[in-house]
Formats: sequence, C-alpha cells, structure tokens
Amino acid sequence: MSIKILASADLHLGKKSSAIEEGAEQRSTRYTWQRMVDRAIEHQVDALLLAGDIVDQDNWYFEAIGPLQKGFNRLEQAGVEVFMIAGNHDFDVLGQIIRHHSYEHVHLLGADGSWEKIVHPLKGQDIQFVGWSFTQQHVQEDPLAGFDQLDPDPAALTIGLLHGDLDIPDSLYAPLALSHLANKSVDAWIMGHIHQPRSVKKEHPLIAYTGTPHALNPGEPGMHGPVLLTVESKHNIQAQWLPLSPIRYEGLEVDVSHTQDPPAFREVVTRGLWESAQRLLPELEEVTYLVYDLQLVGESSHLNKIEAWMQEVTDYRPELSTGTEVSIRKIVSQIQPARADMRDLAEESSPAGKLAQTILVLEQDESNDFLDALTEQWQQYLNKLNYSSTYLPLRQHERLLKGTREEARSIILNESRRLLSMLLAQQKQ
Ligand SMILES: [Mn+2]
Repeated sequence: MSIKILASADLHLGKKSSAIEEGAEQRSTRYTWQRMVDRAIEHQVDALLLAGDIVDQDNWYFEAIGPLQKGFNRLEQAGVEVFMIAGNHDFDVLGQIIRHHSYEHVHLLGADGSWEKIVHPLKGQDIQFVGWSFTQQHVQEDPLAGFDQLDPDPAALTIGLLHGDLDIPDSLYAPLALSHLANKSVDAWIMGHIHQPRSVKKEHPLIAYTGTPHALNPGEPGMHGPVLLTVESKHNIQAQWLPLSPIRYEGLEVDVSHTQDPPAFREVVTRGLWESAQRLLPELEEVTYLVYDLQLVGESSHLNKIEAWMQEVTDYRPELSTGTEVSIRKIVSQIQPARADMRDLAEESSPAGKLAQTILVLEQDESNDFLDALTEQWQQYLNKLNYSSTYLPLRQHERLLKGTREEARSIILNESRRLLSMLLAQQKQ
C-alpha cells in the first residue's frame, strides 16, 4: 500500500489576504490551516510536512499558537505524524511553540541549525526524514555544505525538508544550488520560501516548492494549495497540488478595440472575465473569492471616456457555479489611440501631434531630426546612469540596458504611446 503525505510551507499564520471584504473568515491563513488539517484527516495521510514560515513572525505568536495547537491535537488523534522545519520568519517562534507542549507526533528538524535525520515508520516502512532549520533571519551560506555530516542511509527512502532560495547565489535566505540538491541521497525534496508553487524536478529526485497554500496578495496569482505526495518507492513519488486556497488572484488582459459605447465596452470586459473564470472552474471548487486585476489593451477613439466606462465595470461581481464570488480589484488601461485618429493628430503642431508623428515614424521604422536627437539624448542619459555608483550592483549582475539604438527606439515608442494615451484621456470633448 502506498504512503500518503501532505506537504506545505509558507502558511504565514497570523496574516490575512488583501483586497477581500473585512469580516470574511476566509481572509485569514488560520482558515487554510484548519482546512489542511481537515484534508490530512480526510485523505488519511500518514504524515504532514511543513517546510518553514508556518508562523508569520514573532508578534503573531499568540494569534498563531491557538490554531496551531488545535490542529496538532486533531492530527494526533487521527494518527498523523508532523515533520517540519523553521524558515526565516518563524526561526524562533516555531521552536517555542513546540517546546511548550512536548508533542510526541510533532518533529521540528534541525532546530539548532545543523542537519537532523529522524527515521520513522509509515505503513510499516522506515522513512528517513532529513531537515535543516533557520536559527536566525538571514543565512548567507548554502546549508547543504553541512549535509554530508548527517551520514544518511542511502538505502532508506528519504524525504528532505529545506527552506531557502534556489540558484540565487547572493541571497540572504539560504542560497541553494540545484546541482547540490540533486546529488544528495534524498528521494524527494520539499521546499519552502518561494510563494508560487513550483515543480523544480519531476524525475528522481523529486524537487518541489509547495508554495504558500493561501494566496495573500495579487503578487501571488494562480492556484495555491498543499501538495499530496503518493510514495510507492524511492524512485516512484508523485506530487499533486490540491487547490485549497479560499482566495485566488488572477491577472487578465482584455482587448477592447472596436467598443464604441458603454454597453459594448461592458459586454466585452464582462465576457472576457466570465470566460476566464469558466476556464479556471475545475480549480475553483474550494475558492470563495476570485479577485481580478484587469489590463485593457487595443485601440480606441474614445480614450477621453474610457476612464468613466472602466469605473462602471468594477461593479461587476458574478457568482460562479462553484459559489465563487468574482470581483475586480483594479483596471489598468493600456489602450492606444485608434490608427485613423493618429494620422489626423500627426498633422497638428500640438504636443499630442508631436507624439503621434513620433509614434508613426517609429512604427514605420523611419526617423527624423527630432527622433534622432531624442535617441542620442536617451543614450547619453543611460550612459550616465549606468556608470553612477547607485546602480553598481545592477552592473555587476549585467541587468543594465546596453543603450543600443534599437533599445532607445523601443523605449521611446512605448513612452510616446503611454504619454499620448494619457494626454487624450484628459481631453474633454
Ligand atoms: Mn521564507
């Protein structure tokens, strides 16, 4: 019979999701913790793994301790072992919470900052759990450097827990190298710290960032939930995400070209939103709030009215067949002036006319004196910036623009479009 394990990380107990109505219990990460415990019991898992940053930070101690203890007690009754490590947010509190109650079924691995292994039988098979915990907020050395002292049994089925940054050598949060992770005698690495779920490696050894099980803000879009591991053997471990987060944030681009009046505009935007939500439906069973950030694109002759049309659309709050409430948090317009308007505008000597001329010249891959001077000026400014000491760290990482003519033209084109749209949106008719 296969071993089942539920794994998660970065729950940040004590925190609440943004852009959700004040009183909703689903805002709180405590809600997702309770549901993870429910799932662990329903799926009759053998163990629950928590790969760090379970509690947000020190001042949330009292908010986190009650729910955490209640969950641990329920897991104990259901016979579910808990293996966890501390991350950069809970390096001190997690240990405190455990020490207050000496739970026999809850194991904090590597609490002294060195690697620890615990061999524990699940469904009659000895599983070797290995892990390392943060003991301070910042760790600049690769924790794997100390791994070999652990001397794990290479024949045992081994599951590793680790919190840190993969392939970011100058990270302050335990920089890790994929090549090192992959050549330890570990069959599955359950990783914490990165909030987006990420399957790093599917073939042996399995490496996965579970991601936060509870989306906290629009910077954490897409599906979130714990991972259900099905363990058959050392070389056969499957990972499946359970979309458990009650909140889901999404970004969506809608082309509103050819919408000539408010009803047509509303129709295009609401249909885009509805169709997107329908595509996500298979993953929305547990989602109470689906929150969109919309980006409007395309071209329009009504830039001066679109601001008002956008305002009206934000009231659209459909409910899906899953009971999910859809809402719009924010709409950003990147709509461009219509082609025909641009050619008329380019005849004018106004600032809008000058911008329209520049855009047309750039789009046709041509140039004029004004544009040549602008390009040169941009290159000079960039050169100055590139050699200013403020941006020295960026230079070391080669993240600076090179300052080619093509770069200059592409940036001037984007800026001209943006400025012209803003200018036209401000004009009253
Ligand atoms: Mn972290």
